[in-house]
Amino acid sequence: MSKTIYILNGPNLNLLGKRQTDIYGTETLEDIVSDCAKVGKEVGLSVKLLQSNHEGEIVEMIHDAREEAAGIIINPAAYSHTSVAILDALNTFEGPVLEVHISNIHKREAFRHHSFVSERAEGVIAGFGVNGYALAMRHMGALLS
Ligand code: CA2
Repeated sequence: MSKTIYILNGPNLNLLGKRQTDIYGTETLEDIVSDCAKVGKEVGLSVKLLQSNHEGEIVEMIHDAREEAAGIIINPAAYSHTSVAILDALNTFEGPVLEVHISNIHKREAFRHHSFVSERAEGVIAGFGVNGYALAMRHMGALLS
């Protein structure tokens, strides 16, 4: 059976493709699942994409990943810049963690330049649009091979 990668998404990312398309593009979370599943097929990984607008729910998704996932790709959205709870949860996960941001957070407001999650992530992708998720999947394949 193929290993599962959890692709976790934080607040407001359920609106992807529907609002602020100038910043975040026109692709939706459904498009991201199919892009990542396609790469997953090539590298022998399956994907489970989850999204929540609630910090505690994301912490619980990470706890579930401890039992079910070989790796985590996470876009914590605004919680990147505020959440020690998500960082602490990721520190309990034993596999690789890759952080994705659709926009280039370093080109935006100063408060977006720091991410608590980056301290735990093996790698960070920012500014590649939603392609960043598929790129992270490919790298996850390399890390777990
Ligand atoms: O660039 C990213 O992926 C971010 O993680 C997105 C977050 C933002 O707070 C981070 O600084 C950078 C915001 C996600 C909001 O997503 C929306 C998507 C469509 C419409 C409205 C919001």
